[in-house]
Amino acid sequence: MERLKKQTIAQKEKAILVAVALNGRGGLEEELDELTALADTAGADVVGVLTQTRKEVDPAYFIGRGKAEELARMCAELGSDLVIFNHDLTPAQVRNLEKLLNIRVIDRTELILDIFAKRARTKQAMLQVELAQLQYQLPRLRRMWQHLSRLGGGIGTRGPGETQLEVDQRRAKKRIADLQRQLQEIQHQTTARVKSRKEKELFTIALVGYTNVGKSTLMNALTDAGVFVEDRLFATLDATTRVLHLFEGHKVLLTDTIGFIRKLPHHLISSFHATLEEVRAADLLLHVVDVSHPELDEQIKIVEQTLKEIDAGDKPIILVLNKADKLPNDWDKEAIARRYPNAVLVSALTGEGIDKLLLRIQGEFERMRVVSIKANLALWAQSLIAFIYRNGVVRKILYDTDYVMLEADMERPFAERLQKQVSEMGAGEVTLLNSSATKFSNSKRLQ
Ligand SMILES: Nc1nc2c(ncn2[C@@H]2O[C@H](COP(=O)(O)OP(=O)(O)OP(=O)(O)O)[C@@H](O)[C@H]2O)c(=O)[nH]1
Ligand SMILES: [Mg+2]
Repeated sequence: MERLKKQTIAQKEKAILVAVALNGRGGLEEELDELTALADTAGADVVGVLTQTRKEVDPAYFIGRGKAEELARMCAELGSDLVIFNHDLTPAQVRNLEKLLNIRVIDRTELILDIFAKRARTKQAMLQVELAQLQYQLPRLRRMWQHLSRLGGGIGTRGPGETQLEVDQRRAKKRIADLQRQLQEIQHQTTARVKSRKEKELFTIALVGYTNVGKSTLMNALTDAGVFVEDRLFATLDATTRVLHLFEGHKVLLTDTIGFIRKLPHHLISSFHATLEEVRAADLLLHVVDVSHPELDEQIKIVEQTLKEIDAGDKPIILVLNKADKLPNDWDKEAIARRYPNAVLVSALTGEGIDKLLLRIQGEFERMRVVSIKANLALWAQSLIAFIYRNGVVRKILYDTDYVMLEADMERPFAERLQKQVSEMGAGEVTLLNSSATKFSNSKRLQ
């Protein structure tokens, strides 16, 4: 056991992090904390950090030449195997740096892609990650071709006059097209699944938020989903959907999915199209945040921005302030409530505030979905009366000799179906007293 442990530690790559504050922009420390967490999630051991303040990026080395030489000395002294930049590098910058440092250099996007590759479990997630990685690598193949050529190729695979680079580019493009086709197939299935849910008229709620804020923990607290939870970034890469039971017998669907992060690589956003469809298709979003995080407001902004990028920016949202148990005891909860009015303070871990959250969800669900109906039905239309009892909450019932008058609350799709059937059967009339559409547009944003 001891030997095994030593081996894994020895195998861990020793990494040096590099971050640049461009134009004196602040927040470098927090960004470095996040990069350290990302490096740790990827399985690297951070042995050193190099920072620099610059007016603009150096085209050859990103950092200045002098700083790059300092980095080279640092790498040699610390015996590191890897340098991770907190920025996106051009292929030329990577080439120059690798030549100077003599070890591998990766940028932030590659690091995130690597974590995704490591964490992908389902076929869909694996295909999505592979696509994002290949699209990222295609313009950078020049640096990779020696490595790729070992995977096959060589004699017999080359066309006349083609260089190895062209062969690899062709191979990568073919694989990209292949992955895109497979993912499109999955996308069709997802769209069909989402559509069939809509046809079944199920109201859907998606958990969204920055990575590691506790979305999956909240999912588990609200349903018995048993989703994997870990104190590392990007524990969740797939979408899990479960039934959530509300009050008065109402059922909705709750979906947990991938978390966001600042500068989320756009290759990932486009590759994860099918997974993010679940967010786009939701009727209501629960935006989960870690209320104890020093960068709370910044993270809220990043999530809102990402939601806009994936075309889910104008959905109704409930802001859920999670990890309330981590707030210091003397923390003024009233002040938080004033600062984030309409948000719900919870702890997915201890269960604090979960009932309040359920009531809020119920409130929004009713406001957006439930309408009051008034029905005058012929007494012979027993099946329709039974339909109202089955799918709604009856508030009042009065019998006349031939007619029955009912007042009830129902989900709009059921009320509309009832209205249609009543008119087809000539069994009386149904009036929808308040429209969920008008209620909905009155206050679209619930935060
Ligand atoms: N103290 C405290 N920790 C929590 C709470 N909710 C979640 N956590 C912890 O936060 C870490 C991340 O939780 P997850 O549920 O995996 O977070 P996530 O938002 O799903 O993360 P990703 O899927 O990686 O984006 C885990 O270590 C949880 O135990 C909470 O209310 N209080
Ligand atoms: Mg998760």
